[in-house]
Amino acid sequence: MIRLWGRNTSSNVMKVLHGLDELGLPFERIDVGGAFGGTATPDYRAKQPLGLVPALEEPDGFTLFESNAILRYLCNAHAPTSPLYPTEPRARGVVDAWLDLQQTALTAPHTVFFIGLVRTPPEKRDMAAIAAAVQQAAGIWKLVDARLAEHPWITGDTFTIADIAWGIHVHRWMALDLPGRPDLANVTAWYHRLLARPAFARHCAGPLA
Ligand SMILES: N[C@@H](CCC(=O)N[C@@H](CS)C(=O)NCC(=O)O)C(=O)O
Repeated sequence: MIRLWGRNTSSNVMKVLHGLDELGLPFERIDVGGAFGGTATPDYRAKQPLGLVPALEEPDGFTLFESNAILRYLCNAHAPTSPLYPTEPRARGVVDAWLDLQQTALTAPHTVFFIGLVRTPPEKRDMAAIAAAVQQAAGIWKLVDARLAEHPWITGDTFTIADIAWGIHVHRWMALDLPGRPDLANVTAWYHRLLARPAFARHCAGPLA
């Protein structure tokens, strides 16, 4: 059975949980990372060289790290005809672009306000840095909002792994009390479409911790 290494409070682990569930793939998950530790051992570093979560392990010993690479791999290896990762080169290229944009543009500001508001005691919070991060993220969410004015999912009429990669982040964007967050009607409607998907609701929409 596929084995997923990583605590289920990690956004990058949640993405992979969402993907495994959407694809209907059986798996087991092992708690490592955060308070669970276990990521500094040579055995774990062989799976994830930076000691981060998640890491994926196949029954034959093949391992893979980087959450978005894992999402692509799961489709390629286990569901090659799934609409979650279209095979037509341009459609696939657009999905890849939005997967990369999530990692390169959204992760940094989201990490600042999530760690600041959820994992830092109030007296130690840097509210100026949090407000700046919200504004930086708002610029990215406005781009997403404009796309979602044209079609229901990030890359078009079909739900794909791009929606999975952005989905956990929209939950945090909507669920936290963020200073200066703009109201973005299309992003809000897309968030509600995600919430209607049982796999998203199961893995990505719980209390923030
Ligand atoms: N780009 C990596 C980032 C992985 C990452 O930063 N994971 C965080 C949790 S979201 C982590 O491992 N934090 C340390 C820990 O949990 O011990 C990916 O997408 O997999």
